[in-house]
Amino acid sequence: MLRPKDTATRERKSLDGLWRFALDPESEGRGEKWWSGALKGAGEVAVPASYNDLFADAGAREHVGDVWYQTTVRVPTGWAGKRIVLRFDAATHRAVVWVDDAQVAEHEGGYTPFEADISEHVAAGDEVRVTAVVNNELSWQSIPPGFVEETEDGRHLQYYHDFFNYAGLHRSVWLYSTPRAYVSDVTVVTGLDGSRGSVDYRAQATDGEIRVVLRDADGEEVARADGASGVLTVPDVHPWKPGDGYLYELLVELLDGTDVVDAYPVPVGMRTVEVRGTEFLINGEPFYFTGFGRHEDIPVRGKGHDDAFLVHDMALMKWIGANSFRTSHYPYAEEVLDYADRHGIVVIDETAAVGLNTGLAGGIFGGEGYPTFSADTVNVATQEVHAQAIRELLARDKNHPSVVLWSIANEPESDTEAARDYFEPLFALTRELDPSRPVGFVNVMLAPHGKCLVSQFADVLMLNRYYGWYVHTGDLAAAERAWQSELEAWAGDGKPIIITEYGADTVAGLHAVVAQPWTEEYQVDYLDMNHRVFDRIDAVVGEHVWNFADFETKPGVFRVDGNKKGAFTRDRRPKAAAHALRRRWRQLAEPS
Ligand code: BDP
Repeated sequence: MLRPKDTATRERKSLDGLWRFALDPESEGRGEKWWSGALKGAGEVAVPASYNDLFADAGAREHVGDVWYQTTVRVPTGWAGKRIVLRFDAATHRAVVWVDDAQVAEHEGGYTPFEADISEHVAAGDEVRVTAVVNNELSWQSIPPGFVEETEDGRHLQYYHDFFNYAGLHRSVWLYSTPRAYVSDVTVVTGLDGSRGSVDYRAQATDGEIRVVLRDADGEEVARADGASGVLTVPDVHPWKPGDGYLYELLVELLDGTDVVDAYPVPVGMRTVEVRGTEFLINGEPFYFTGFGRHEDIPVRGKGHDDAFLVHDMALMKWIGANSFRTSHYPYAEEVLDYADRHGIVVIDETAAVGLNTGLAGGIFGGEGYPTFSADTVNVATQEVHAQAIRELLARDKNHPSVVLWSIANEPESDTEAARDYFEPLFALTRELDPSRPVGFVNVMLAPHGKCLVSQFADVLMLNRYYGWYVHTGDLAAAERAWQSELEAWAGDGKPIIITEYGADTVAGLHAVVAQPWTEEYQVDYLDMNHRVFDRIDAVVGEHVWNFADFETKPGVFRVDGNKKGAFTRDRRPKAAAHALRRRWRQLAEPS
């Protein structure tokens, strides 16, 4: 799905800012048609932002159900005769949208965009009312799953993932125009052969001829072709590589005779990705991932995208020597991937399939008596929602050079036949949609080597392990032995291994002479122990510490004001571990 852009033939208008807002605790809005007039009450909300922490109100923070957003927007007069589209970059977890009285869109899934052609409902120059009802409930048929518990005190949301269920309009909302005849999709796959690069492109459009022109970063034309698909070659290519986000631009033009009817540019990073034996190759060279599993999580804004934090977080990533991150545990804002493309940061791109595991309660061991896979819990209907989440992720992110690996789930149950049957077709689907990238999923400690029945489908093994934290707590010597022996077993599978999570909760400012769990000293020792193990095993091709920064969770006896495994605090101050990681990762990047 193409992002809204200002081009020679297209314009966009941001709807970000303050919208009218109402909680709907009694679920009255849909029946009473709250979209049909001005929203009652004087509530206002910021877009983009999670609504939960904006108000000094438990009702908003803990709300379960519908909330209503409304704004008015004037369609620019210059858009007469154009196709007019309303686009939401994300609505968590689902939404229905009206323009004035007409329902124009409905979307399931909180982290991928959706849009509606509203040309039939609006005219240039009109002022129109845009209303969205956004719902934050999770069910066994949502991705991620969860369930609503009806109690004497109201409805409570239960879920199996370890981050707060922030909700709302987390990303930008756009009104944009395209010509009536337009380019609707573009796919690029790049190749490298010595000093020659290639771009295999495919464009979709309404009727008309297609022309493509490839320009380098200085704007010099390096190749062109006619036709909706083809291969462009670039003799002296400047490849995209980690640390060097060199981008070409492919301008796709839709022609009517010699007239350019529509023009859409796609940034293109020329690189290849390949798994060979236990190596992960980018441009044919072994790549070692250093960095973090992250979250979209900041004070006040929750999961709302924020450009200032994007720039700051990426500056901290650079400072610490990280070359990569995983979009744990959902697709991130497209601004983040665009930034990664431009700066040569490597990304493992994950769906929102987190918590398909009733053996884990919010990241903490201990089941709650439900089977993960059954007719009444995660079932074929969930699998279809999951498949759709994969389709939407790949449709959105397929052209990003920064994305080198798909992660189709985080820590699902994977040691049962039901899990194997659930996942096998999802791996096949991902490969069919994108044969150009490896595919994996993130394995949980409850399904160790020899027990996991899903890893056989993965190109790369991604392991989350907490030796020295959840097991062998405080006993790093025992943890080191156990971890080494498990990792050696995985290495025997002959696939590359990325440690996608390892970490220890650490309260910033808590110190001890003899390192104890929760202290800054223990976090450093814990990471050192892990690194000794990784360095002894060749098949380990990456280390992503859990987590970049402390983040908000639901309350629980294992959580002190959220999850404290960050190398940085929630307000992005470094713990001692951040300095230790910086020393290691800079040394790995430039061995002296
Ligand atoms: C893993 C999860 C992650 C948790 C982490 C933890 O993948 O979401 O936050 O453990 O417990 O189970 O800190």
